[in-house]
Amino acid sequence: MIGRLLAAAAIASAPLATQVAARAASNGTSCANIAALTIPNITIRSSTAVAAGPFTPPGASNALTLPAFCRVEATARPTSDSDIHFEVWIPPAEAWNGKLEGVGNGGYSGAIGYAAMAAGLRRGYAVVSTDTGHAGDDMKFGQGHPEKVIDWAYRSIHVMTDAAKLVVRDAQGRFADRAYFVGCSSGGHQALSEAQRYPDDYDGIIAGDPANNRIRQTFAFLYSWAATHTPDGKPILPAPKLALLTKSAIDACDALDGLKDGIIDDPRRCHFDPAKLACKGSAEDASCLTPPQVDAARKMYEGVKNPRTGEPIFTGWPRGSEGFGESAIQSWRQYVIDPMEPMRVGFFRYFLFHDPNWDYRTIDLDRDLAFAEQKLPFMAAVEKDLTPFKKRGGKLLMYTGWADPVVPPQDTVAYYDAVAKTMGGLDKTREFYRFFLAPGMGHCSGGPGPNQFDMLTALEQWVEKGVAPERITASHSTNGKVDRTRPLCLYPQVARWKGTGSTDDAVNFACVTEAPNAPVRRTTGGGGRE
Ligand SMILES: [Ca+2]
Repeated sequence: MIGRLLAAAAIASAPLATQVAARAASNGTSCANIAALTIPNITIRSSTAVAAGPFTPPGASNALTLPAFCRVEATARPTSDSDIHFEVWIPPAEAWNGKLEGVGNGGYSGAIGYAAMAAGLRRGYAVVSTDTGHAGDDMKFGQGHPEKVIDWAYRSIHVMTDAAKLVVRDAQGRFADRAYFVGCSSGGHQALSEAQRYPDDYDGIIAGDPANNRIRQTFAFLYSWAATHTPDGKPILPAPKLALLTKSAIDACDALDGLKDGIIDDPRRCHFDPAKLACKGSAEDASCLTPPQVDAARKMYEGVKNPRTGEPIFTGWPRGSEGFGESAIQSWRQYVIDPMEPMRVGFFRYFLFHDPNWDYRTIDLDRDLAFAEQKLPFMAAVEKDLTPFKKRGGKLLMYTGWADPVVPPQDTVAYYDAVAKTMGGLDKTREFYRFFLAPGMGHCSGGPGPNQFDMLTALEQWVEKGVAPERITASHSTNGKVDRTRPLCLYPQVARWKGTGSTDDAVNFACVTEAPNAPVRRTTGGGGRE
């Protein structure tokens, strides 16, 4: 308290910039001298002051426009086979918000997330990102390098976080007040892994569209590829048929949520059967599906089961995710249809069987899954007991798109439900872990539903002010112009139109509790939140 009073007095009596600069000069290390910092197993390769303006990251073709920062490039070697590159970007003391943000990766990407770092830096954060210990998206890096697989799976994020805290302390003369982690897709996986494995690393964590059930998801990619390709590897469902499926599913299920708005609010309510599109007679055209196409679509919706026990191995993909946009990532194309062989087949070849010639047609979904879960349990982040994270006061926000064609949202829902059961129910879980589903949103972004929102501000409010988010406003834009806003509701609540006002304005929606298969209840008049 005394410190705070003194600081207030000092700010009142001196211009802010002078005051902060004086503190920085007395306590922090100049950017160039940070390279002299010695941390076990860490090599600081360079520390360079970067002036405000355009900055082109390594490997990028376009420059980012950034405020001034100190760029620290470093390598971590927690094992003799490790080669984890990471960067810490630190704002000057007068621009620093006093916090550290770790940012996540995508796919198996061995690349530092410069764009995400830039976003954090612009908000005043010191930011850190890693290449996860290898370069490039190819999974060959794991062949003969089990420690590198561990670095990718969970270790690199922890190591970069530990080191970044010390680097920031050195630069600013004090530790960051808070540390947050923000990631989507693999970054969402990393986010949950941090909460599960290293609860002390972060005060607040955002997990978007988390690919945390990694082993089973990888088996599902393989199964789904086989289900959607002919024996000689040709795709059964071409892109126009994917778009046809989405359009037909929306036509069939849009109104089930009580509002015809082009969005399937909850695909679990939707039981659209692709057989409805079966071609009449033998002639195939753009408006119908052949019997193999019907069969392939059904298998995509149904998911993969253990052939011996019939137990589900992994959920299918939701209706509405088939092909809702022009790009491959806005459809089943990128991860299932377009690849020449099953996506992430390298998992089996290089991480699991150590056989680069392994033939995916020899998969045994029963025996091989058991083997994978025994050999590589660290590849997944599915621990349901988050007591250590809750106890240390951590806050976790999770979101996902109900039309995600990459990570099926049903699996994310199942994980949250399982955590809630383990942690003593929904109320006790919500004290530290809140989940928001975005109807009609694709993988981390895009889609017909509102898909842009500021989760980090919500997390800051929760961690720093104790204000837990109840609803988060999301927007949808066309050609850069917002044309719809909606609340994302605290799971398991859903957004329902109040009955008056524009259905494109979030204020006209209430978040209500509804069982997924119960009849839709429309709220009327004001309020109505439950
Ligand atoms: Ca609807």
